[in-house]
Amino acid sequence: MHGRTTRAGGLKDYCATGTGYLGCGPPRMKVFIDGQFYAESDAKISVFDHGLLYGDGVFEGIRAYHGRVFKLKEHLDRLFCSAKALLLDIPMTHAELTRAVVATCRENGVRDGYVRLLVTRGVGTLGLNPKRCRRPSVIIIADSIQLYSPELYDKGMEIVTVPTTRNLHSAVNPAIKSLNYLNNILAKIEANIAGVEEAIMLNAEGYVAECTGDNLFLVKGRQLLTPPLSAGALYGITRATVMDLAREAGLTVAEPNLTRYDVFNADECFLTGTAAEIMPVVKVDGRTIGTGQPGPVTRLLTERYHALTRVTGEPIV
Ligand code: PXG
Repeated sequence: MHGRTTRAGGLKDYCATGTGYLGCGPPRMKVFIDGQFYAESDAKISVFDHGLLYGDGVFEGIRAYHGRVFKLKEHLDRLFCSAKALLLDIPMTHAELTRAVVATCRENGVRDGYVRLLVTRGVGTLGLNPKRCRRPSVIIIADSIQLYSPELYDKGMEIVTVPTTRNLHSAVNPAIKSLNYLNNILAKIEANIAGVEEAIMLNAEGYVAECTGDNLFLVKGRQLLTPPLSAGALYGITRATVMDLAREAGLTVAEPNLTRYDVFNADECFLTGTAAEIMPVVKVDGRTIGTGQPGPVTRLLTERYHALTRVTGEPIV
């Protein structure tokens, strides 16, 4: 309930009390659920939805910049891939979802913001068998997000490696962006305990996979390195975008298996994610990376990334 300054009216009209909305008229946010918009206070799903009972469902986190939804096609493509892996039939087409995401931004006056799109398995019984679930539900929320302070982007972040390893491909495949984020949440809790905001997750073999909600990149000379998807990295949309931008900037891009040694000895390190965007990393497990300041390649790619957000995306009309 914080920081809702992007919608018309701002915080003063928006009296969240923690127990409901009192005295200030209806809340402004409208949430899309299965084809209809609901006021925030009425945007509810059943306690029998397997999305809640078992984390059975998929999601995407998408950003809008300058009145356009950035990389919407790519996010929807990944949503359908995640759903396919879970044998979850999304009850809307790609084109319908595109229209619904744009409409949700429009309804909420979001031009720069964050969209959370979820597809839950739907209402079922208390047994885990999804066969008993009637119909998946589609939920779209358009709001704002700020994961980290602007100072952190200027100074760079300190991170650590945590004990919780990334899920095995043979268990819950880390390529599936499912509603069950406990693997990542455990790692985030371990980061919190260590007093930092993000953490490197290794895979079961000890290679670097990614961070709790971001992909990891290293710069070594004119090379940009990032763990392969086979190491347990999510097929990050920002990851793919940054790799394209790096190639355009004349860097070599490679996806080798990486160890903590490679991270410690890189010239630069940064994280990528839709919500985090590009975050420089200056210290890992007590080792200073490069000069201990955000490096020139990180800065260049950040500039080019923000430039791209200004000229591409699905218009919010
Ligand atoms: N890895 C993981 C495990 C993620 O969840 C990314 C990489 C980056 O992917 P994109 O496509 O966004 O470049 C993600 C996505 C959060 C939060 O609160 C972060 C994500 C998703 C939901 C919440 O930090 N990151």
